[in-house]
Parts: sequence; structure tokens; C-alpha cells
Amino acid sequence: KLVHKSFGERVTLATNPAAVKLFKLMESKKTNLAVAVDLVNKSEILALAEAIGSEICCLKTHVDIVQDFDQDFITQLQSIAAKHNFIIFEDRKFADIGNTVKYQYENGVYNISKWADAVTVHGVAGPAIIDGFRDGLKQKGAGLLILAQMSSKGSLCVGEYTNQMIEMGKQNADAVLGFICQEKLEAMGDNFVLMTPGIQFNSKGDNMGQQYNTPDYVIKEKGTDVIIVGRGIYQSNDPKSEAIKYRQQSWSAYESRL
Ligand code: 5IU
Repeated sequence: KLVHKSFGERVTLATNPAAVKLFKLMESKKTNLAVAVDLVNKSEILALAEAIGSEICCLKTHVDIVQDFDQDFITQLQSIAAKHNFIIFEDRKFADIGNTVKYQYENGVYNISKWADAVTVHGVAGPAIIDGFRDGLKQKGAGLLILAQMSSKGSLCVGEYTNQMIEMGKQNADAVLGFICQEKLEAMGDNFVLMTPGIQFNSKGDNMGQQYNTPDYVIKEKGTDVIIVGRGIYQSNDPKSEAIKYRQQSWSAYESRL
């Protein structure tokens, strides 16, 4: 049985600046809800961020799906994030060699290193991928989220691969904010933030391999820290009140395990 420390206690254990920031934010704002805003228009994304900003600790983007992406989108998103106190995490799933991910992170149209507080990384290329991020991360005090497990059916991020991803995170705890995972494994320790996608109240999955659990199940039974909800919120008729429901269930699941 896992023994859980509070987010407040874990602030002092975290060594990545974005992890420190996120633990503090969750403790003070009392929310462990992240929302995946997989919408394709700038105005829709910004309107949703404004509507649910008060309820969330993180907003997750897929910036390469935004049809009318421009610098103003980033400026506005950052100002909404500052106003409502949440972090922005770009789910880019970098996976190339260190030298290439450095370019992908710091250059191109999106300039991700300039605005994202966190980015996702597949460790399939080996631990040296992390060296490609170090300069960019330092400039912003950002952190990496290593994919230790995935929510999708038939995922190959399992078993020994998962163990190796945990080891990669521990060896690079300065750069790593946490793990994307479906359960807390003992080896993950208390200094990383554990985030879980594949969350929805009223669905078991979609027709493209996604699999869903409830907030209560992953936070209380599986021991992860943050739920990531996409369609369950942004496709609802009333995203704000739906966000409040997810927030309440995941926060009370968190409190009940302490
Ligand atoms: N996402 C997953 N599963 C994963 C990882 C990322 O669903 O294992 I890593 C992303 C994909 C999508 C969001 O942006 O999280 C989940 O959206 P829905 O709640 O709409 O399924």
C-alpha cells in the first residue's frame, strides 16, 4: 500500500523548478485538474482557457493542430495563464536525438521553449535526448514530462520500458518535472508530479484506441497526482461546470488518500 505525502510536503522534495511551481500551485489553488484543449481554432482555445482557468492547475496544448496559430495566440494564452494561475504544457512528445530535439524545442514556427512550462518526451532514443533540452529548460525554469505509460490500447510503454523511463527521470531530476503514467509505481518516489490522461466520467473509450478511467480510480486507487481531461470537458455543453465536477472529484480523491 502506497503512503502519500501532500503536495505541500512534496514542494521541498522536488528538484525541477517547474515541479516546485506546480506542487505549490496545486496546494494553494486546491486543484489537480489539467485540461487537454485539443481544439483547432485560436479563439475557441482562448475562450475555453478563460472559462475554465479558475479550475485548473495546467492547460495542455497541441500547438501543431492550431489552424490560425500566431504569436498573439501565445501572448494571450500566457496572459490568461498568469491571470488564473495555471501552467501551460505542450504535449509535443519529442522523440528524436538530442541535437534534433534541441532545434525542435527552441526553433521553428512554434518556439516552444519560449512559452511552455512543460513538454512531453518519449525516452525511446535513450537518456541523451534530455541533453537537447537543458539550455532551453533553464531559460524558462521549465520541466520535462517523460512518458512512462500511455492510456491507449496496446501501448508498448509497459514493463521494463516503463522502469527504464523512471530511471531516466531519476537520473535527470533537475530537468524532469514528472511522468505521464497510468499508476504510481514505488520507484517514482515523491519528488515528481504524476499525470494521467485517459479520464472521462461517462465513457470507456473511443473508436481510436483511447481508454478511460474515472478521476477517483486513478487518484485514489492508482495513486497518481493530476488528471488530464480532454473531450470530457471541452466537448461538453457547459465546460465550466463540467470542469468543476472533475476538479471536485479529483481533489477529494487526493485528500482522501492523505
Ligand atoms: N494523451 C492521451 N494518452 C496518453 C498520452 C497523451 O490521451 O497516454 I502520453 C493525450 C491525448 C489527448 C489527451 O490530447 O491526452 C486526452 O484527450 P481525451 O480526454 O479527449 O481523450
